Amino acid sequence: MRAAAILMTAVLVSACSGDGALDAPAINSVIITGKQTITVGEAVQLTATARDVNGLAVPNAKVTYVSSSAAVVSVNSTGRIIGVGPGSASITASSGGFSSPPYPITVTAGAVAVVVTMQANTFTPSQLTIRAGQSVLFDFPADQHNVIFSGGAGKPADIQTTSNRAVTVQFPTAGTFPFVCNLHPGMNGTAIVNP
Ligand SMILES: [Cu+2]
Repeated sequence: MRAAAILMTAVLVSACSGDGALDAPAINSVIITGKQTITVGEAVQLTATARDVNGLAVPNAKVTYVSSSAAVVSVNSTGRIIGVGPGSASITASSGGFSSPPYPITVTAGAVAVVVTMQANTFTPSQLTIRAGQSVLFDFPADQHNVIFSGGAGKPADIQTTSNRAVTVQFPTAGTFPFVCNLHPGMNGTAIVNP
């Protein structure tokens, strides 16, 4: 009888511990800190801290991040944000079933004219219209991609296969410059650079 009770306790403890260690403390709150006003194309690392019921930080807590508007600010799996377009949005961090209060982010215009993301093997946006001299930021996710340009004289240097990086490309010359990721058939776009 006593052995059965001990066994039952062990089952309950392991059922509640999720993927952490058996003695992992329960998370009771999550807060975000970091820079809140950024420009389009600026990348900033936010930090989320998960605390237990005693207010102690829980080391190595698994945190997920969500942006309220991908058109304003993107966020990756580590909490690194990039300003995508002018406006206001918020980031929420969640861990152990708790979510942070929405963390407001304001994005203002900057040197980068357009930010291109690559979710689901698609350049977004795929049609860029900019002026000569402006820059485009390519935000590479955890999956690998590259950006290979065509269109002749004045095309920018290719971006070789990479991941988890933001790469800024300046377009010094007017023209039409198609680009592809040659790892993913159909993953393509066009930059129209006006004088
Ligand atoms: Cu690709």
